[in-house]
Amino acid sequence: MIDTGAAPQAAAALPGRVAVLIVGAGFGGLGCAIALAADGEQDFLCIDRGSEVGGTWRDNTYPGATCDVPSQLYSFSFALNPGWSRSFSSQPEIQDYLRTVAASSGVLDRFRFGVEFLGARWDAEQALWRIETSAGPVAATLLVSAAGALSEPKLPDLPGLADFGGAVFHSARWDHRQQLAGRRVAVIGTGASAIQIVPAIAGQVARLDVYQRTAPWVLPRRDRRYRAWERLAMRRVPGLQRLLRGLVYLGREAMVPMFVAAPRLGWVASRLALANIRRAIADPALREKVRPHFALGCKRVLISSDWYPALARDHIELVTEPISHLVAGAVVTADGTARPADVLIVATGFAAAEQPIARLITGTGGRTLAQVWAERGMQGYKGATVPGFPNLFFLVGPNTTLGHSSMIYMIESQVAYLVDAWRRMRQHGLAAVEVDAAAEQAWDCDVQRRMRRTVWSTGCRSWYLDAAGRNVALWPRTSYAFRRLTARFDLPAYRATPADGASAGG
Ligand code: N01
Repeated sequence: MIDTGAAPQAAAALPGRVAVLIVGAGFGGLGCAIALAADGEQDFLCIDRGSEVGGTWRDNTYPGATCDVPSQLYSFSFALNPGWSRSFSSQPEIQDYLRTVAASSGVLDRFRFGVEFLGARWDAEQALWRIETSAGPVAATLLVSAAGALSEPKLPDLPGLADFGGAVFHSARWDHRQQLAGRRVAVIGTGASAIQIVPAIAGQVARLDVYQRTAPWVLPRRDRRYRAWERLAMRRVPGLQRLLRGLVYLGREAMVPMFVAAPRLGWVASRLALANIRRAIADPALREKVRPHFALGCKRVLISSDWYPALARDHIELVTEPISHLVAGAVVTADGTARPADVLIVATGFAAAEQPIARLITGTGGRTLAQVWAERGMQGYKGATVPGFPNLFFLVGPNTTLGHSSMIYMIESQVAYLVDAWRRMRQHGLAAVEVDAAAEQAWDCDVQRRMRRTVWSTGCRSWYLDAAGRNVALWPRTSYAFRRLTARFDLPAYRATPADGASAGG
């Protein structure tokens, strides 16, 4: 069976009651804890089922794991890192960065690791969330989901998987006990994870079959090592790194029209991507197999300079025939060919269009958030709040992911919004805030109206879309527009309940 790598649960003493409970200790949870503390709120707790901070950067330890957003943008704004060794940072370096930020933040004493979030139910009478965890119950006034959108591996439903017999694991739950040297390996998927894994393991394995369902667009990766003097300058010259970061940020924002307004602008990038293929692959049949057949940008644009060269190697085969089933020690495709494999690496992505934590949260009507979203689609006001779920805030909630820039910028916007909400609740003596259903609906209508013109709606299948074809993942404007819209908590869009219990309009 597939090893999903669930972390062992450890008993940890939890306080029975906190002001704010944060679920998840990745960039979101850590950033939220630090911002709350900076704002004077010390009564919070962050739980995580893993063993340390890091979230997706702790979990994705596959060979070759590297950020596809430039290093200069991939840090908290309050903790720039002049020490990045390359222009695109590797997973170990980002994980080290997060550990360092966490260690120096002074908030780690309120983190509990090895503690799984099992569920939360809104107690209207007491105006608090009653939360169940693997280490016991906690009550909290505010519940923050920082569980991330790309945290639950999505596993393919492959007939015969139980009969396969060899090692099987998901890219985000890499089984480091498995030796790949000299073995026959199969990789399913050709998304952002697979295109990093394949070149990284190509030199070790005896044979590698890569099962592709859809050929992705892949641009060259302009990565380089920073020279010692550059790192020194970033460390020593006041404002230099912030200036560089600003320039990289503006360059990324300039790409937004290509995604949201004029997909035809992707023509230039698609020429670059096709040249990337021609440079690395001589075989016309393989060139044809890797040629994408959808508008560039519709799925996430990938960057790699070693993906195509890897596919051109003799011991690697790109299989485009669909997988039919598995048998003991082999993957069988629809044409009846059985390709032997000792190890099966499943790089099939995440349940991003679902937010699995929604199944565990029960709101005012006694219904879970997953039930509510199953009817209306996954949506939330400013990607943060949902009617019927008072005092619940999402980080990386619906329609807050970016296709062009750094998620940390979006996370910091959402953190500022919820910290302001908490500040205003205390100032006004409010026990609860619940977003108005009409405000939330108007927000979602605007997001979905804008979505119609985007490249993401040009007909491809992607993890951005839910089963009904609605884009529930991406933000269809600039990240700066999102920052402006979330700069202040807008109490008039909420139904507020004063601490004395009487319900009041915002
Ligand atoms: O997952 P994906 P991922 N049978 O969903 C294929 C972030 N990320 O883990 O395209 C056969 O993109 C599927 O095929 P198709 C980043 O945001 C960031 O690679 O659906 N194949 C596809 O090829 C990224 O977008 C970094 O037809 C099946 C692949 O599996 C997101 O994570 C690095 C299948 C899944 O691709 C997800 O990336 C890595 C099936 N049943 C990831 N089901 C950075 O660098 C799926 N596929 C920061």
